[in-house]
Amino acid sequence: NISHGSVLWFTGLSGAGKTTTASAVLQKLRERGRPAELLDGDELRAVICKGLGFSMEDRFENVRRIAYVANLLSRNGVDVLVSAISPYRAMRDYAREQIPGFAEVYVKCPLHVCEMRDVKGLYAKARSGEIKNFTGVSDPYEEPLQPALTLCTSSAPLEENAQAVLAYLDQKQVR
Ligand code: GGZ
Repeated sequence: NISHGSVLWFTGLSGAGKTTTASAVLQKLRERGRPAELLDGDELRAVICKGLGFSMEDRFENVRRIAYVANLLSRNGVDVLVSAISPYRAMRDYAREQIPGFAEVYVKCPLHVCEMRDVKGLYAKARSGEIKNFTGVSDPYEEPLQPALTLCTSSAPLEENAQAVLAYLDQKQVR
């Protein structure tokens, strides 16, 4: 008789701060003694999503696999944080339908700020054409219409955003 975990689905541009924010939340949940896991798109692309590219079909397949694992974990009482661009509304709607306890978290950051950060140098490569189909540059990003939570990473500090996620979880269910 295990209660379901939550699945917080962090969506946003590359470099917006999805993984950074989700990692901070993960740490806080674990400090509270909650079983929690982070499923990071970029990381899973080296393992269970190996071989997938960035066409719409491959991105969808990526999201499908992540949603599957998120379900396995959450139904065993684990809180799951997903960090994946998941640029199309349809794929996030799919995840919402598949996953009980799903909540969309929009990690919002203006493109020019992500591009200025360019942590991995991918935006520069996207602009030069070395990388094709790059989200925000040469591929679409469909903003969430009604996210459960919006975090602005260019204006609010990490700690504040992480706290906002925890506060959301607390009001969502009694722990
Ligand atoms: C977007 C790309 C691309 C293209 C490589 N478009 O910010 P990152 O670097 O560390 O994480 C991004 C990651 C995107 O993987 P996701 O699994 O999150 O994407 S999706 O949900 O759309 O399937 C980025 C890097 O891979 N990357 N090429 N063309 N991001």
